[in-house]
Amino acid sequence: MASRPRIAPYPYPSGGWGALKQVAINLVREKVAGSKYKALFKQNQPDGFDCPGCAWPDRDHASTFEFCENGVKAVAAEATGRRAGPDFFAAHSVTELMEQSDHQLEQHGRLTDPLRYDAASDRYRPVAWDEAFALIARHIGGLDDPRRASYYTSGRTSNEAAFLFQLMVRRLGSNNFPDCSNMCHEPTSRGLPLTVGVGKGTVTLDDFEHCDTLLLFGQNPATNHPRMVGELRECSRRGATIVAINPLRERGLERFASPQHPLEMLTLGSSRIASVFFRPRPGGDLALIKGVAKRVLELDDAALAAGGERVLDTAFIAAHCTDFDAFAADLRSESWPMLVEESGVARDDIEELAAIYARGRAVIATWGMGLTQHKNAVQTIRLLSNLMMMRGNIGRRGAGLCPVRGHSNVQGDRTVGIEEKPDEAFLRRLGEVYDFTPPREHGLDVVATIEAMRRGDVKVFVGLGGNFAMATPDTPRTWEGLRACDLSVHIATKLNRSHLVHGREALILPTLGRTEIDLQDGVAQGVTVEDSMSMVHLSFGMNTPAGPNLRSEVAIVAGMAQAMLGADTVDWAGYARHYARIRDDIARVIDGFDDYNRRVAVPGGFHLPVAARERIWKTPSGKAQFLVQSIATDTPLHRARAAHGAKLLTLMTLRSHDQFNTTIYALDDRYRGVFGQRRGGFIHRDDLAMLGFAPGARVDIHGVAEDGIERVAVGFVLVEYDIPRGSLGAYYPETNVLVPLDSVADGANTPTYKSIPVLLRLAS
Ligand SMILES: Nc1nc2c(c(=O)[nH]1)N[C@H]1C(S)=C(S)[C@@H](COP(=O)(O)OP(=O)(O)OC[C@H]3O[C@@H](n4cnc5c(=O)[nH]c(N)nc54)[C@H](O)[C@@H]3O)O[C@H]1N2
Ligand SMILES: Nc1nc2c(c(=O)[nH]1)N[C@H]1C(S)=C(S)[C@@H](COP(=O)(O)OP(=O)(O)OC[C@H]3O[C@@H](n4cnc5c(=O)[nH]c(N)nc54)[C@H](O)[C@@H]3O)O[C@H]1N2
Ligand SMILES: [Mo]
Repeated sequence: MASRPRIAPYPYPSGGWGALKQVAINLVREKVAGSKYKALFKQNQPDGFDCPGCAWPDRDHASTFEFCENGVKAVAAEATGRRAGPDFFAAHSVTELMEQSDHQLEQHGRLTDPLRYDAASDRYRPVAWDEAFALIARHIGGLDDPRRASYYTSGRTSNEAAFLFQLMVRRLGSNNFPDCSNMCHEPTSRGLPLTVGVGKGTVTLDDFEHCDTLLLFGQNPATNHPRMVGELRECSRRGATIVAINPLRERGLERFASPQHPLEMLTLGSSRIASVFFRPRPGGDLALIKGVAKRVLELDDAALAAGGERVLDTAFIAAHCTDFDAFAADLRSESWPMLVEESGVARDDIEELAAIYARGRAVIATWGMGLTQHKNAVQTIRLLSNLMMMRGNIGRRGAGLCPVRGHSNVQGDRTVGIEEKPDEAFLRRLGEVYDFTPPREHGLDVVATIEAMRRGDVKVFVGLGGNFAMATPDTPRTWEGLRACDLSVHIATKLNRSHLVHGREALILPTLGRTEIDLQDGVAQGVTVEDSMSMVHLSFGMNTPAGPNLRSEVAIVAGMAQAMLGADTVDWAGYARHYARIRDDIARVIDGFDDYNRRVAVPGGFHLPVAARERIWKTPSGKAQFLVQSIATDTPLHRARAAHGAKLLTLMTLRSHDQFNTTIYALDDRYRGVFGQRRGGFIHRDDLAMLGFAPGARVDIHGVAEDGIERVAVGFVLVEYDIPRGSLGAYYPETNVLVPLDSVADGANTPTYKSIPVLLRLAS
């Protein structure tokens, strides 16, 4: 039941009874069978499954059920009683289904049988698994160059399936591994290796118990990582200072009522989460962090002059870092007016943030998409790690870097080889263990894959999960690329748009979800995943599979590999029968997985070594590296502002509370007070007045790009909102049409989803 479109500020804390009510609503809406309820309580338990929701770690995997509304939604969506079987596809042509919204497509339920597109009837029709594999083998075998196929991975895929996937593709001769992280934390993975030597976070949950200051950059955890808010609650109650750096004053970060704490629920109490908000303009974090770093130097100068305690951790800098002098000289020469202008934060506020940072004895910096989806994202993340290095806040208890990953196994997939730019050491080991020569040439990421499809250089697309057609930028151009393919293959749990925007031939291969029992030869198999803090653990499904003809992702990848590689020396069938064998071989190829099967069987699993945490720096210099980051003031965004003045708005695309990426569960965004609609544009009251629009006006959003291509998202209702002037907030994926394919983060190729220059016009 959709609520009627309305705007009503949400007066309650996040979590709390509001969240419990939503759980009940979701279970009913999804028609989850009674027997499957129990699965919800096995989420993140020692003998249960890893929550398919997000990558936030769990306390010991052994605590009482960690309640999470959005985890429940993710599980309920998979445990749904609805089915999209062959009858459904016989009744609806692809053209008809294209008329439905993403929300409607999601509602049809779980896929049950392999399907092949039949052009004559414009319908998907059942196909036998072997025939499907043979079709893939024919297409890929017929390519004149193995690099003409591209293989996408979405981050729910287990380590085991991802490892087999990359092995199959490399044995075919390609490194074309676009994956969801290209659109997500790629700037983290590319940025950090040059400063701290590893592209991952350096903290564990234990550090949250010992920090006194938390800086949360560009994240909305009450919606996207609800279990993180429980952790923040504990920090706050201990007296830690929690600072949110976000253009929006996210309601869910202000107060939180913990469903884990009956007293708080019964007394309608709540805990304060963020103590202070700093609100840069979208993309302003680089300048803001630079201002903070500059101020830290000034504070240190003052302390030095007064003979007080130094603000810089000089011992750490001397022993562990290089190039501090050049870094400091650049900070000193930076102009305050420019930093204020570029960040959108007043100098007093920058100084206050610096003072909070400098007071902290153990500081954790966390970040999400608010930092990564900009042109300067790689620079911003490098600078943030340098700011932390200034006070030795890396590799010390209670302190460190905490990129908060999205998909529940996106970090693990990269660890086991889903990487279009693999390093030589990994390829050498893979080649030795499997006795072949893996291709050396770097492969295609997401944006490069789309460009290659458009040029006709990629003719086959294989998606291991995800919704490539909707998650990617520049929707019409991406669709042209997908439609120009000879074959598209999707391994999926549920119907989505990507299955409908297909190649000349197309397959949908239905797979088991992580919550489902995976029997191979009568033995239940577990899979492993790595969370955002590098803990690897085992996950066993609990629910009866959604249909008898589903296969596991591992079995599907192994089936494809066998069909394509024939009498290969790799025992694909053996791998698919015993996932423990895959883990044994992952351990032979990748460092840190020794004794994988035994160590992962322990409740809670094991921690993969992160060198920077031990203050071992795997950088080119062997030291933690300070780097000068200059602030560009002549980017396409700046030029658009110069051309259009105050009318130019910077669009940031957001997730609502009722969606998981491209999966739309319902139409509300409770904590932001938005109900029953998704085509809303959040805008400052003064911008409304300046542009001459009344709240509630219907507008079209026009992209302003230098390639001259007209990009329009039509029919958005303007919502007066507490958002910085000059900014516009609107939901993803409806706004992906506005993101030019070539508008990406320098050095990471991540689409600039959070800083798109746009203009508003009354709806046509
Ligand atoms: N329920 C639910 N959970 C999810 C997901 C989901 O869709 N639904 N998605 C999963 C995935 S894949 C990911 S990556 C994560 C995403 O989780 P988040 O990283 O929280 O992602 P977003 O919601 O896209 O945006 C985060 C915040 O960035 C702020 N922001 C925008 N621009 C800027 C900026 O320039 N600077 C700063 N400082 N802040 C900015 C926005 O106001 C917003 O609060 O969540 C994961 N978990
Ligand atoms: N404008 C804009 N665009 C964005 C973002 C943004 O903030 N703004 N965020 C970006 C980010 S951070 C990300 S991570 C990407 C997400 O991009 P994707 O990972 O490609 O998208 P999802 O919506 O998570 O994929 C959902 C689909 O995965 C399938 N699925 C679900 N569970 C399973 C499973 O267990 N196995 C398999 N095989 N399939 C399964 C289902 O069919 C479902 O429809 O989007 C990016 N796009
Ligand atoms: Mo993500």
